[in-house]
Amino acid sequence: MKLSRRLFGAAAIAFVATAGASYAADMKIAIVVKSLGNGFFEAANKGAEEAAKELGGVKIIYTGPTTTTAEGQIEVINSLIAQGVDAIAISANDPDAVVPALKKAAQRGIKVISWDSGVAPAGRIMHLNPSSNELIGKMCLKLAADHLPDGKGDFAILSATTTSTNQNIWIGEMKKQLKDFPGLKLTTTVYGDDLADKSYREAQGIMTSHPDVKVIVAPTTVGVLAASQAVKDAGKIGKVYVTGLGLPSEMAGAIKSGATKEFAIWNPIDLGYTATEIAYHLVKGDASGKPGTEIPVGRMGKIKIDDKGEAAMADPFIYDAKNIDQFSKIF
Ligand code: RAM
Repeated sequence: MKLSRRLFGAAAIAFVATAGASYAADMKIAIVVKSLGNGFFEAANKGAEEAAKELGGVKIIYTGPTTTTAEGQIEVINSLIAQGVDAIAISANDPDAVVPALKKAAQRGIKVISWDSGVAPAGRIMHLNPSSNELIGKMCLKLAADHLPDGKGDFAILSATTTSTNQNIWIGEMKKQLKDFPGLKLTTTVYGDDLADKSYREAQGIMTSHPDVKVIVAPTTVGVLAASQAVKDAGKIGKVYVTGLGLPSEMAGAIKSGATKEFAIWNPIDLGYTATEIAYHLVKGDASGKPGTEIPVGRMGKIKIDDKGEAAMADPFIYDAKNIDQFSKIF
């Protein structure tokens, strides 16, 4: 009796101590993604967890809606406000629609940043781009030209949602820089909403409605994978190519089947890692995130914020038959 009471007492003290420790010490950083179930964001979450472990006393709340909508993200943001998180790092489905909810978060003292797909300046302290947007647009055009004889022919764009900040900026860059690729003709732009089945159907639609299209450029990891599958299933390998931004782990089959010769991406693990480091320093208060300032970002060194309140990471990297096996093991 005595022993069991003593044991119970010890357990109760241990419980209080753990509960107290996690309440007092853990900084809660929410990583809000466009939607759950996207391998790109899962890789970014690996980086977020890595940063949290290195920093110590940080808990990552990886969350997002089940489909790629701003409404779904607003619900998620409201629930994070109710939970009292310390920071929100969001990849937005719409630059403007999430702003009122994020402003509410900021009023409650939550540090808000965007990464990958940006939020309008009124809704965030700063935005982290994976790379230079201009360079990403140029890279997509170069990849399209590389798949065409003499760089000449028709291509179509298969994007994510119509409101997706990052894809819309990259498509804008592609259109701006088309003059530097005189052999390329853009036939149509369609939207697969970063859903595998819709992207697949939109890729099929391009092949039936635009038989002259020789390359589908998808600046989305979901779209590029679905389109390469659609081309394969239609028996069009060698006639229609797919390229754009993809994950090596998801695109290895497309490289092997010949649906894709090459595609590009930056390191999503480093992106999630860096976003987490930024959020941490903003919460700690040893960085402001203001234009012109710098923020230390662990093993990635430091990043500098430009006059628009944005920072950019490294150049995208090209994957093909020579390096796909090596990288498909990483992300
Ligand atoms: C998808 C998402 C993400 C984008 C990548 C390239 O996973 O749309 O926002 O950065 O593709």
